[in-house]
Amino acid sequence: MTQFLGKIDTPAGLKGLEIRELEQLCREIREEIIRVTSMKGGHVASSLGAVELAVAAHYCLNSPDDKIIWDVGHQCYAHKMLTGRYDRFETLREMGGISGFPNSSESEHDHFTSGHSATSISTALGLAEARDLNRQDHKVIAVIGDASLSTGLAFEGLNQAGHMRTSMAVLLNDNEHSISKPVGAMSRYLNTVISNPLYNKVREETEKIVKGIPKLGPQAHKAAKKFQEGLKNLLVPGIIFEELGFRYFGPIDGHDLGQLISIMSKILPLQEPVFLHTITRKGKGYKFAEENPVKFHGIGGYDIASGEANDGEEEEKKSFTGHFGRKTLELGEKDPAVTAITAAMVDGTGLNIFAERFPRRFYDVGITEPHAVTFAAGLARGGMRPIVAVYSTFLQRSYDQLIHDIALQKLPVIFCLDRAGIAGKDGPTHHGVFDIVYMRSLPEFVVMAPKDGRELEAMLEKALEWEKPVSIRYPRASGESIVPTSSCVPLEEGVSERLRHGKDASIIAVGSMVSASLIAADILSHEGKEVEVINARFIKPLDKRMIEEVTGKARVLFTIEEGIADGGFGSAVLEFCERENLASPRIRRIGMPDEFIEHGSREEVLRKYHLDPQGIADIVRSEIEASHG
Ligand SMILES: Cc1ncc(C[n+]2csc(CCOP(=O)(O)OP(=O)(O)O)c2C)c(N)n1
Repeated sequence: MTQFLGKIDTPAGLKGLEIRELEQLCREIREEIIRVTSMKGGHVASSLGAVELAVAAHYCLNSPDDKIIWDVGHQCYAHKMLTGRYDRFETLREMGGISGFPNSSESEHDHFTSGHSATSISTALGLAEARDLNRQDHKVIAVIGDASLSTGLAFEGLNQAGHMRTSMAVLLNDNEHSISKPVGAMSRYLNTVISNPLYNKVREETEKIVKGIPKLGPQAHKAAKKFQEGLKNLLVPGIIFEELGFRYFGPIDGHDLGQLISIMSKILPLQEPVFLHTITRKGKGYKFAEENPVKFHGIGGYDIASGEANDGEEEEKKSFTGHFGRKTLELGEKDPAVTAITAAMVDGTGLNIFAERFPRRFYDVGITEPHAVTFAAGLARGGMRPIVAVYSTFLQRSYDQLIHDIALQKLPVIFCLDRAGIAGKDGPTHHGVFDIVYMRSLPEFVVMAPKDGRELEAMLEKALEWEKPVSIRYPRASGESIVPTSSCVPLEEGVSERLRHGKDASIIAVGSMVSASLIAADILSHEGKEVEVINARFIKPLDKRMIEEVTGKARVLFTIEEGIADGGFGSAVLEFCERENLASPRIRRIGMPDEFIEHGSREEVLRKYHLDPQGIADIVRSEIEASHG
């Protein structure tokens, strides 16, 4: 039974509460986060760490008039509960339920739909500028984590905000963690700020100076100046932010509600960019998450009492990711030129074992996907063989780098796109449904998709033999095979693989859709319909001979891919038929529609879009029947 949580429908409900009541509210929010995420999974550690920040921000501001922009958005569970979604919080990340990230279509308090890192400062600045141009009067605040602050995009936002001196606030939620260990010079810098022996003195001084800031009015500027001078005298922590044009405050304890509220209520009204540095603990309030914030960063359900995750290690080993990690390690053993790069996803990509074995040839470059690509370009030009492991959705950021720094230079960099296809409960910001479209537009690239973990390993091995840019996409799924090794043919560039013969229709399936198509063909076979199934293997170059052969049979041809259909593999087949003047049969492209795909488990979403075996069988059956009719 909650004392406060159930009674707060809007942030206005916080205003009358005293500090100790707000502290009780924080405890209730934490309990609810733990209760619901233990069933539904989610971003536990980050959200637990940001509870007081959310309560203090909503206490000091008037949302939705004032705008809080949550960076990445994975820490926003408390915000959701405080903005009218407590009663639906149990549906977190369920298909049809509330999203695990801020979502503008879900609430007027979510001013920006997010999921990718480091968009908050630029967005907040844009909102603040729009406010000023429209002569409005409200506050805008970006809440950003220490790892996200290290990205180029965040720097670019700071750079412009400090230059324009627009009134806005950046609230740094410094928990000294990315998903794994934070990396980079910015992280080291923040660390020195916190560990500076003057920290306590500075904290006291901060409070003293902030107390001197009147609520609003002309005095504010003078007080802030005094503050700046005061701090400078103390070997200013956060001098970097001061030099960029922000008023830096802190570091302060991000779990001390009284202090947070006292400082925020004073500095948020300042008519210039302010930067409040708070120190928080990732996983705060749940022992297992505090002890192991990496595991509890994103977790798919767990036992509250023991902290045991529901997803077993065994499943991880069988996954495409597991195959990738082991094979990359093996390639690293054989070839000292092999280097591996990740942008802050050491465990998620399976590169942790490579990192342990070859620390000197492993690079976690932080949340810097565009940099990761160009850094790999440099390594490749210097004679190394970089393998860049990245989630499909995050590589979207690097399109120009792929064109200009890899393809144009013809550099032999291997891109391994994990989470390609439906990423599941994280939803539209995380589904990897665009990569077939954007990768196949790149000259010089070989673009592949394996049907299972074994084929992924073969593709990696071949990619290292070819001296050219390569990309390989695979889903967040089991890499177990339903095809016996004896029925597979060795991998050859630009050549597909026929896995099943059939006279009634043909399917050319891409990667993850091969198994589903084979099962669909089984279903149809029981109904007396025989369907040919071809594993495309290559999205680029296309297996032209195979397409000519299949289209020559003049029957229904299906292309099936786990990605946006328009502009994808099926489009490539159509374009080929048009270019070669092939008398094309009925070609049906099966894939995702031209819209953003909501959250839900991968299985549910695939079923919804007819990309599961039954759905494929249904489409193929009705086309075969129509073609006979
Ligand atoms: C562009 C991009 N790359 C990678 C990720 C995956 N990711 C989600 S949260 C996170 C770490 C964020 O760390 P920080 O900003 O410090 O927040 P914390 O989780 O520590 O609260 C990463 C790498 C992402 N969301 N966006």
